[in-house]
Amino acid sequence: MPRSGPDGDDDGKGGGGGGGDDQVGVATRTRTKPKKPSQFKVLMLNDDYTPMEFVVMVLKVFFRMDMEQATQVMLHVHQRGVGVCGIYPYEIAETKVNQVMDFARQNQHPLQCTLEKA
Ligand code: TYC
Repeated sequence: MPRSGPDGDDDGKGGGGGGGDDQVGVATRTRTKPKKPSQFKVLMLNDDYTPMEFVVMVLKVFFRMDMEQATQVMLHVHQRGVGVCGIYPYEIAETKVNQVMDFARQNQHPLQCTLEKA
């Protein structure tokens, strides 16, 4: 390649974008308000058939609750129809729902679990 000047471009002035205020559209500031990943509630639904002990086990295994907390949440769902198992970023919440639904299905219980934006 032929070169015409010390900086390799043709004007001999020092290359584009080096010195002047002629640069356009180059964003240099960072966001002042970074977006938090949105959070999702994992909800458990009541039904007439899933045994209470099974629901308590699910809450302990998949939502890392102790016996007391798991029993409280299970009873809340049993009495009110729905309850929150936990709040997570979307992908984690979705994984929990799938794990719970698969585990319930494997054990032939109709337990239902869903997501809702927090
Ligand atoms: N209602 C069920 C029963 O009486 C118990 C139950 C509680 C089922 C919570 C589902 O999410 C649930 N055996």
